[in-house]
Order: sequence, then structure tokens, then C-alpha cells
Amino acid sequence: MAYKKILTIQDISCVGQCSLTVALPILSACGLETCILPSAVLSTHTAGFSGFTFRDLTDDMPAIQAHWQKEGIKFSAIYTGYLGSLKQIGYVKNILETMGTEDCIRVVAPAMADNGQLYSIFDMEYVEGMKDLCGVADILVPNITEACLMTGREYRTAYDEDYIRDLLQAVAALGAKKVVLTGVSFTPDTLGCMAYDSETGEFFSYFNHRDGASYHGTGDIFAATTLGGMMRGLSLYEALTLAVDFTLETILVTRSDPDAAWYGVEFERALPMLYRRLGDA
Ligand code: PXL
Repeated sequence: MAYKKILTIQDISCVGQCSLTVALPILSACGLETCILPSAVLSTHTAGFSGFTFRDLTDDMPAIQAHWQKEGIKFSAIYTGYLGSLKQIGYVKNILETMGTEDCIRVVAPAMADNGQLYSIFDMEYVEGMKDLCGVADILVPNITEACLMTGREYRTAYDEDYIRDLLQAVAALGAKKVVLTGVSFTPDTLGCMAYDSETGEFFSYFNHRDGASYHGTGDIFAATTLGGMMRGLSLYEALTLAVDFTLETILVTRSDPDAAWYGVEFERALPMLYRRLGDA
């Protein structure tokens, strides 16, 4: 296997078990060189902490990109998550369009909302900008809230397969080749994802056991694992299976620790699963 270099663009939440502090170790554990472009630096994530600091790194991006261009650096995959500003979306779009190798896989996780609500620093103008970024994605990984915000569909907590299929097709109309909707659950005991390939018109889904609790940062873990699996040669379906199973494992190991922090999962204790499952890939 050729040694693959990936770029991931997301914030550094110094404390919080999300974005870059989960994507980097997960992609490294998948055996992939992982380069980072921090979108912002925060003292903590924004979901549940108050008084966090926020340094937007938008204005550093053009010079960083220009240096990489001068060095002839290209990436086999580019994966974007939580970004720092509306203006930054334009820079990130340009990076997605110009900094990849010929066979580059572009993954966009809109990372701006959950549980029916936008994260605190974003507004509807940002949602419009994110819709534009989605158009350049090979694989787009929204949760149901993000998909609804970008398509104007009603957010529901109880739904059927027709609702999810319609949502997937509506999101795909923004231009992404494949869309993976996370946090999908059709029965009380199962949770997983459903995907749509706009080129073949096929839908597929994978579910595992649903643990009652909901944890912060699991969307970032899911997206990083999906990309890690694909870069190790798994098909999208195989990678999604790994991502659902691994995300559940991170929740289970966290639940088994009575002293676990409230703000994220102890994904480090689940990493051996990635080695085991990718050992033969
Ligand atoms: O996990 C998504 C995420 C990433 N980064 C920051 C966040 C959140 C969700 O709230 O606040 C800073």
C-alpha cells in the first residue's frame, strides 16, 4: 500500500475530545500520515462549556496554502469539519479544489449543528456558505439536523425510511457524489447510518446496537474512521460498517468508566479495535 498523506481541516478544541484531537489520532491509528490545518483554536468545544476562548485562524490560511503550493505538496484525501468563519469556507473550498492528488477523496463533514440546533457561533448565513462547500464533496457526512438546515426540511426525531431517503436525495442535490447521514435510527434498539450514491442511485445502510446515552464528538469520530477505512482500501460500505462499530465501541468503553468526563468519549481506549479490524486491510 502506498503511504497516503491526508489533510484534515477542523478546529483545535484544546480540551473536549472532538475535531482535530480525535481525527488526528484516529487517522494515525489507521496508518495514515495526517497533516492538519487548524481552522480555529478554542480552549474547549462549545457544547456545554461556557466562557471558552476562540481564535479564528481564517487569515492564516492563504499563506499556509501558498507555502504548500510552493513545496509541491498534494494530499490523497482532504477532510473538512468544524470551520472558523464564513470567509474561511471560501478558502477551504479552494483548498479542496486545488490541493488534492488526481484521485483525491474529498470528505466534507458540515459540523455546525446537532439535536435540532445550530452550534452557538454559527448562523443561517454560515449554513448557506456550507451548502456551497458541500457541492465539492465526494463524500458528505451530515447528521440529520445539518441535513435539514441545508435543505429546508423539517427536523424530526421520529421518522421513517421515506423521510431519510428524501433527506439524502435533497442533500445530494447540493452536488456531493455520496451522502452519508449519521445518527439514523428506525427502531429503538438500533443506531447507524444511511447513505446514498447519487451516481448509481443506490441507498445502503448499516446499524448496530443503540446505547441509550448520547455523547459529544462522536460525529467527528465517525467521519474520521470512515475516511481512515477508505484510505486503507475498504469500500465505502465497509468503511461505514467499521465507523458505526468503532463509534459504538467508544461509547461502550466510556460508559464502563464511572469517572468518565461528561464532555466527550474515551475513544483512546477503543483504538485497538481499529488495529484489529484494519490489520488485514
Ligand atoms: O464535534 C463538533 C464540534 C467541533 N468543534 C467545536 C465544537 C463542536 C460541537 O459543538 O463546539 C469547537
